[in-house]
Parts: sequence; structure tokens; C-alpha cells
Amino acid sequence: MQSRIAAIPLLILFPAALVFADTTPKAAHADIVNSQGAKIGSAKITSTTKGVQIAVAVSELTPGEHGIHIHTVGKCEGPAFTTAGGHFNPTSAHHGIHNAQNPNPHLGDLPNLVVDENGKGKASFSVEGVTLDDGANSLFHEGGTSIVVHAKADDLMSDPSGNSGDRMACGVIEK
Ligand SMILES: [Cu+2]
Ligand SMILES: [Zn+2]
Repeated sequence: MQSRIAAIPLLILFPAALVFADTTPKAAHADIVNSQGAKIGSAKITSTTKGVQIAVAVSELTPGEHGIHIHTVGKCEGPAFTTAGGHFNPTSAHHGIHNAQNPNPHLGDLPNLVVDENGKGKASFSVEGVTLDDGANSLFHEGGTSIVVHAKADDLMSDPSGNSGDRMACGVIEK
């Protein structure tokens, strides 16, 4: 009987204690800029049970399919955005879901982004295995990560980056 009485104040205090103890971000975002540094879009990233969901909205791009990936460095220096490094690949996999070699794909590989005739593209991608928490698969690993949009479609099979061409836009993933 005594333990049941003691449990009542604990139930009241515990939710408050969780709020202060848990510093893991439940969401992240990125401002996406073009090669001139002008903001042309954004990404909202939320935690899911299997990974993260990335909702992207961009404008001022050429109509058609564009490769889009999570890159392994959180640094977007235009105009070429080479500072963003290669694809986020903590599992040492090959590029693209259709790559003949295993394992694949890179954790940072995403389906192509479709841009309409007005230059706008909007999509939401479910990415398994990626986390906002700690560890090698975290979007907040040392040096951070970024989202990069390319000039051409990703063929989803060719190492190292699917022949998707120049880097047109980039956004550092931030808390
Ligand atoms: Cu890329
Ligand atoms: Zn890749």
C-alpha cells in the first residue's frame, strides 16, 4: 500500500522531468539557397519510428526531375557547393536503390524531386535508418549534414552520385 501512495507524486513530476532531460531534437529544418546564396526553398525534417520524414519545397529550378540527396557535411558554400561533401553514407553502401552492387543505397539517397513548369517542386520523403539522435547515422553527426539539389535527374544506380550533375541548391540541416 505504501508504494502506491509514493507513486502518485512521481506520476505528477515525471512528465516535467522528461521535458528538461531530453535534449534530442524531434525536428530539424534547412533553408535551401541557390548558387548566388538566395533562398529558394526549405526542408522540414521530423523524426519517425523508422527514421525521418523530409518535406521539401523549392522554387526557381528548371522543370523536370532533379537528383536530391542528404550530403555528409553541413556546409553550403556557393556557387559549386562542393563543401557539402559526398552523399551521407555512414554504412559504406553503394549509391542508388537500383545499383547492381550491394549493399545499397546510401542513407542519404532520396527519390528524384519533380519540378513543375513554374519551377516549383514539393515532395515528402520517408528516409529509413537516419536519425536526429546521436550516433553515426545522425543528421547531426560531427560536421553536420546538408540537403543538395542537382541539375539533372539521379539515375539511382551509378556510383558515386547517380550522374545527377552540378549542385544547384544547398541547405544546411539545422536544429
Ligand atoms: Cu547530391
Ligand atoms: Zn548516393
